[in-house]
Amino acid sequence: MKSFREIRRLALLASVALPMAVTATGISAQDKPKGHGDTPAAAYQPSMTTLGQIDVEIPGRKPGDPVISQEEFQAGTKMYFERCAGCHGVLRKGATGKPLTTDLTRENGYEYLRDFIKYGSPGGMPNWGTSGELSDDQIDLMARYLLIEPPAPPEFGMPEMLETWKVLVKPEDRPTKKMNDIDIDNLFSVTLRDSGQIALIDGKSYEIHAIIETGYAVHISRISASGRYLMVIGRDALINMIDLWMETPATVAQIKVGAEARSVETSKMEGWEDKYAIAGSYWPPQYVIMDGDTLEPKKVVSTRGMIYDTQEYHPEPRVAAIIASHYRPEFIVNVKETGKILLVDYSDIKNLKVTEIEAERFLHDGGLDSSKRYFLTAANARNKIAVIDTKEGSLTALIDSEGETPHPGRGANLNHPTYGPVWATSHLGDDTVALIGTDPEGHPDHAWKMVQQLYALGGGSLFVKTHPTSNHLYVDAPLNPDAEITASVAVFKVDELDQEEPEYTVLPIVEWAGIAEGQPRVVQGEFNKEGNEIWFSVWNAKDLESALVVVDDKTLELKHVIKDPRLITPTGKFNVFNTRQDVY
Ligand code: DHE
Repeated sequence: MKSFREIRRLALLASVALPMAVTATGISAQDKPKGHGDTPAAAYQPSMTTLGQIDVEIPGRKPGDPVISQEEFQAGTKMYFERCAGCHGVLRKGATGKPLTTDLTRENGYEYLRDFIKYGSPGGMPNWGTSGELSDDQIDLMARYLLIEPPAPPEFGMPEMLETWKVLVKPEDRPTKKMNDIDIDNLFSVTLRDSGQIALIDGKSYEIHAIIETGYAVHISRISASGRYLMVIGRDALINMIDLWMETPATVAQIKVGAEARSVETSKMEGWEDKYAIAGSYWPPQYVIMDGDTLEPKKVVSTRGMIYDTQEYHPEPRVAAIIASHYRPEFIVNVKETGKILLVDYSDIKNLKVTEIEAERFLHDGGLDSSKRYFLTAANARNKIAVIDTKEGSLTALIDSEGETPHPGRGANLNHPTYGPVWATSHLGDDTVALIGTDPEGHPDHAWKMVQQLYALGGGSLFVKTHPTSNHLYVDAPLNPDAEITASVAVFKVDELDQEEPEYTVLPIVEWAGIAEGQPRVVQGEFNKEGNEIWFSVWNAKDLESALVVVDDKTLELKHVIKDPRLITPTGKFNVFNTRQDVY
């Protein structure tokens, strides 16, 4: 095993230099100008794959429009939604990338667009051509496609939702008590990304209780406050509501809430447990509040509107993370492009009250602090963490994470030997981990400040994790360009964080999994209920072996490897107790 210093040196090299991989065009990736799509952050942009499958027609032609067949237009739309819409927007009005509306593209012209797509730009546009990602023919098509008006994908309002809504087992036909001997609180819902399924795995015996069909490129699971209903959302915006009380847990209700979605949550305020569910979509830009027993859609609310600072209209602000408040009957909704955090009061949805908080643009993911009062969330393309006081309903702070592209997942809450309760996030763009003080009463001088920066394996980190009973902070790096780094996890000792340069231990997770084929990535640690073991996904290609590796949190030794041919592309894991109680 390499020493941590050696790994860190490799990681630093990997996060500043590009791998020497020679692409299909024979051009070394090192020929790419800096910042051209090779960075983990550039690779981690939304891909509107479901939207790419819709049928579109060429909008009314204008004089001077390039020649394009219906077939080419369809292929261009698919390519645009999958590769470009994440940054430039579905309607091409711009997001983290520049607008590509026809007034601009026509002014620049075909050759300019073609060369821009081929060679990229120092501003962050990937060099799709010289990297070998797109052929000359595909680039020619995309340059012509951008000169034509974009198609508008269909809306998805109440009538469309109702058409897809199915109650497979009515509430009155469901069990009135738990009908199985599963320890539900210690169950893990594991995303099987590319098979569009989840696996329900026992936290003690590691036995797979059920494999359940879900949406396309299934994304996350959340659990109702009582722990009975598991909500799973696919990227195609299909939600499955699974009843864990049934003899064999199964889907009891289903609904599609849009064309592209990433988030689902349920009401957790005392007195409102299991009453409502909410889901947010990327397309159309909206959220929907649903009945907590049946998923019946009750209220659809658009997020289109003004950007918080410039007060310019944005036509497609996507809904990113949603979290349920424990202090008020409210859902906290991150609206990405307008930079607003909405507090959606579900106590009276006929007279819906929404508090709109100005935060920062490009809000993505986040989680609660250990008191569950404050929501800390990343405005990732702005390198900021916004803090919301869920009790008062206001913005508490906006903190520079001093790293590139913070990506906390839900973050990790530690008790720091010097600074008391802190919340941690790692970064996609570099090896730093930011620790932010979260205790305004006990440690007022350190609250809402970045109190310490740690250095982990390298850029490309997505998730950090700990548990209230653990003395460890785990940091993954699944999107790092170096295979050795993506195969490992860094672990810091919490009680040693007061040292000048805290060192970390490297756990060789892929080696422990005994998988030699492919280039599996180690992603997202998740603790069991007791907090004495942490599970990592070894996420390999769809047709290769993947695994879950269970680590003993006390000894940092391998405890168990879960392998099964049904475990295809495991990514996120959600322990029922920790997810419903927001323990992380
Ligand atoms: Fe995720 C959470 C969006 C790619 C695994 N991801 C989230 C959330 C959002 C989001 C908005 C927060 C949900 C919430 O809390 O309500 N994810 C996106 C994207 O837009 C992006 C970048 C690209 C895309 O087109 O989807 C993307 N995500 C990925 C992956 O490639 C990952 C690593 C593997 C996979 O399964 O697809 C991935 N995302 C996850 C996981 C969480 C998540 C495991 C939940 C973490 C948690 O601890 O709660």
